[in-house]
Amino acid sequence: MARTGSAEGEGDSPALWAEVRALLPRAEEGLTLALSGEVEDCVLPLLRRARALLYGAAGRPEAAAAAALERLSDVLRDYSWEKLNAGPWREVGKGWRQVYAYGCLFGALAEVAAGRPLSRAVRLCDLGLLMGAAVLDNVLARLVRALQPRLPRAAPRAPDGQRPLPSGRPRGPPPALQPHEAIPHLRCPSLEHFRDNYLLPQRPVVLEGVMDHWPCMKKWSVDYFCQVAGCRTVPVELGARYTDEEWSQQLMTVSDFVSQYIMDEIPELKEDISIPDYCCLGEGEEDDITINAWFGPGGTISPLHQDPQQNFLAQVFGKKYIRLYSPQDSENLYPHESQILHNTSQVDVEDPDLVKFPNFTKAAFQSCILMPGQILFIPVKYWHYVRSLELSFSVSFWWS
Ligand SMILES: O=C(O)CCC(=O)C(=O)O
Repeated sequence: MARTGSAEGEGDSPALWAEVRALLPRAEEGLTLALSGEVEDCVLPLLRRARALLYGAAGRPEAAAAAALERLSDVLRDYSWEKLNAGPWREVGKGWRQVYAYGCLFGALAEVAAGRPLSRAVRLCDLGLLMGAAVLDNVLARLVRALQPRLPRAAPRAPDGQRPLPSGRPRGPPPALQPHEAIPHLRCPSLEHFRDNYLLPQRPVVLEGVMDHWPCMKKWSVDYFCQVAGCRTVPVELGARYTDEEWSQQLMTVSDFVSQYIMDEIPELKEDISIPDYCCLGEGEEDDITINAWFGPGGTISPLHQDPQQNFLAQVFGKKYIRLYSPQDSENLYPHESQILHNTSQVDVEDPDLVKFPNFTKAAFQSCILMPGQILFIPVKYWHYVRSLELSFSVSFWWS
């Protein structure tokens, strides 16, 4: 009897198991379970048992072995999850993050071995990628790449009770741009011109024509994200700005985010962008460049803050109002006192409380409306405030 495809993706195929199994080392000893940090002694026997279940059968594990693997995955994930959430993130040991990644890997493999629909296996891979640390040459990224094409290309679900858009005081059109405050625009400058006039003196500039050939300029839209990545789990920031008390983060699928809030690990999208050539003027390797995606509805605000690297902020669709302040003005910008928010100003740039922050008026700024196809160069530690004027997608490249 022919099987019909499931709405959550077809997982019940020997060919799929063979493909997935080929991502793992051939022999059991090859899967060393080496961890880069201390974990409690009770963990290693659990990891070894899970490995033995995987390698116990010549082909796909039988139902009983798949069920046992699933139970071990649950235990490994639950136990390491406690450790991941026991204190500040920077103090979480890499070993525990790797245990979590193994738990997700074994769980995803158990799903495939059991022939279940693949959406849960993909979710487990995404959780491992987001919260775990890479194991086995980043096997979770390779596994999700193998599973994802077998999932149906989802359209955004009809919104079932739309969530409110970013809260906070509704803001109208952006302030009029005064010529003396405008960030200069330049069309495809040569590397030397960019280096001598903007990078070395650390002056912001909007670059035009540099990203016209990137495939994302033609391809990307909300529908496209739902098609290629609708089932992928991503961290979503909820709230108008991260300094608000009601701000929070939640993990959800791209489709749910789009259907609930609109109406940032996904390699298909990375293929549609290019690292700007100007990054070669830096001292770091290309692999050290951090690429972040910023996708959100109109009204989303990134409060005035600074980052420790050079930044190219490339606008793919939608418009953003952006204001920049020089690091020399830091004192007039009233950074938060807490260590964690020390890179963020306390001032609401478009509605400053001048009684509390009187020196804010002394800080000179430059601004622009960043349009699709434009790239803004934000020098190291330059303070930047960003407000999306409409549904918007940008990609930033942090480089040194
Ligand atoms: O586009 C945004 O909302 C924020 C961008 C940003 O802060 C950055 O690229 O560092």
